Amino acid sequence: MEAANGPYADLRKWVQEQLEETRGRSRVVHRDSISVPREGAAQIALVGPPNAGKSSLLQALSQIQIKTGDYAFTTTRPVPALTRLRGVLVQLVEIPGLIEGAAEGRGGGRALLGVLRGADGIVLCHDAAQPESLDAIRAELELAAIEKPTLVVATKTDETPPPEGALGVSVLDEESLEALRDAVWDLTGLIRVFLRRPGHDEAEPRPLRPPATVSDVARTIHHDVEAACTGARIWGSSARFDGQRVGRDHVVADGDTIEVLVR
Ligand SMILES: Nc1nc2c(ncn2[C@@H]2O[C@H](COP(=O)(O)OP(=O)(O)O)[C@@H](O)[C@H]2O)c(=O)[nH]1
Ligand SMILES: [Mg+2]
Repeated sequence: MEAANGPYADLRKWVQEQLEETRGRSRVVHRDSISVPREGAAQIALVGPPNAGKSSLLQALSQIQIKTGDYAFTTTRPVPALTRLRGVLVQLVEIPGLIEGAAEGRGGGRALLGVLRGADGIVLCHDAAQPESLDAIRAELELAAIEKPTLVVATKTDETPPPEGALGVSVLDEESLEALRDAVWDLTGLIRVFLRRPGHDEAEPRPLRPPATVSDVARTIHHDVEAACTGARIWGSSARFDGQRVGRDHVVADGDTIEVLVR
């Protein structure tokens, strides 16, 4: 009360404003960075320095509208987007510029690293002309002991050819985007099975994380179906012959067609 009129009123008011702003800021960092709600069958993080072309790739792969631009701050928080790969919904998450010192928590980096820890795979993006721009990020990931299936992508290959060891991509080259989709699918580590239901085969594949059994397949239908499952008939590479009768614990393979049997 006294502060409102005292000799240091302006100063106190300024301090108060600073405190509130700081609190507001840390709340934002906390809320936006700590976790990205998982959607889809897998979560793949796009990581790289500012202007590496992450937003452009997210947009090209998912058909969502994102503002892109030559600004380091175009993206200040993780941006999730769903994309369909081989008929399966996969979540891509653009991670904004991880800066040096992230492992020590600088710049909200620790929270961002937490997002990476929850991801199934990482796409490291760099401008094809600047492969060394990934060095600092690789060092941060190593320091934070984040080891995930990783794909290195060299972007803007319409301007510069990709260096060895990186998958070259240009948003102007649909063929390169197709190759990227394939590589990102491989990164998920998922397999797909198809269900044969009485009277028809399901068109939509069901994603599973291997090793997966007939029981796991039954669970993708309903937990009651899993409980009642006695086995399956299988067509595909895990079957010795078409329509082989197998038990609940039979391990299924990518591309199998499965008719779940219940008692
Ligand atoms: N020539 C070319 N420019 C690209 C390509 N991908 C992105 N860019 C440009 O690179 C700049 C940075 O892209 P952006 O996606 O915002 O990078 P981010 O900061 O990593 O999200 C933008 O001006 C984009 O238009 C590409 O494949 N070819
Ligand atoms: Mg961006």
